[in-house]
Amino acid sequence: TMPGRATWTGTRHPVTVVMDEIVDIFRELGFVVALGPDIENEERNFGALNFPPDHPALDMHDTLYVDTAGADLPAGERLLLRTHTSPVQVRVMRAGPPPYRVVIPGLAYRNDPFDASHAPAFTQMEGLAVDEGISFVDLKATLSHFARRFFQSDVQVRFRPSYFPFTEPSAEMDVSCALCGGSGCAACKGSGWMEILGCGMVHENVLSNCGIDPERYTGFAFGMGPHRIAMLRYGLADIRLLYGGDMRFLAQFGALGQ
Ligand code: 2NL
Repeated sequence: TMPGRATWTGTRHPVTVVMDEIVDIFRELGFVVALGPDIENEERNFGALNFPPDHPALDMHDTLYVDTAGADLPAGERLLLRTHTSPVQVRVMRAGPPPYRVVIPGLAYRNDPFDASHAPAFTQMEGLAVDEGISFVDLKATLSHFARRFFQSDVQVRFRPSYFPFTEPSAEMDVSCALCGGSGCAACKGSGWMEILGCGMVHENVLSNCGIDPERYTGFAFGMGPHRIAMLRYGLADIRLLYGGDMRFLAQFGALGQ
C-alpha cells in the first residue's frame, strides 16, 4: 500500500528551447547546421571579417585571449575564445564553393562583467546564405518569416539601418513587443518594439577573403542572441537566472517532448 516515490523528469533549459525552435524554423527553409571550435585565431575571428587591425574589439579589454606561451603556433598567430560564431561561416566558405545556407548555434565569449544583462559566455545563432542573385529582398523575406514563425503570425517587423564591419548595408530587425503587443511595457522599455537581431548583405571584402568572387556571388547574414531572445520571450529582467541551477525556475519551461 506504500505509494511509489515520485521521480524527476528533466526539462529542457529555456535557452535550449529557444535555440531548438530557431534551428527548426531555418531547417524548414533549407538551411543546415554548421559547427566549429570555440577556440579560434584572430584571422578567422576578426581579419577575414573585415575588422580593421585597430578595431577596439581586438583589445584584451573586450576579447579573452588564450595563453599560448610555449605552444607551437605559426609566427604571430594569437588564439582567442571566439567573440561571435562568425568564424564558423568563414570555415564554411573556405571549405568549398557556394551555394550555402547555414545556421550556426553556439557559444561566444567576451571579457564582460557578469551582470543583469551581460555574461562572459553566451549563446549566439548566426545564419548565412550565399548564392548567385541573392538580394536584400531575400534577407527581408527570410527574417520576417522567421519572426512570424517564432513569435506569432501577426507580429510587426521593422528594419533599421545599422553598421557591422562584415556586412554592407547592415540593419537591425525589431519586432512588435511579444509581451504588450506594442502598447509599451517594461520588456520593451515603453517603445513597443524589441530588437531581436542584426543582419546585412555579406561585405564583398569578406567574400573575397574567403575565396568567393563577389562579382558572381552575393549573400545575406544575420546574428542573434538566444539568451537575450529567451529573456524577451519569457519577460526575464536578469540574464543570471539562465545560468543558475534553480529547478523551481527552470522547471517552468520546455517540458521534454514539448
Ligand atoms: C548581432 C549581429 C550579425 C552577421 C552577424 C556575418 C557573418 C559573416 C559574414 C557576414 Cl561570416 N555577417 N554575421 C551579420 C550581421 C549581423 O550579428 O547583433 N548579433 C547578436
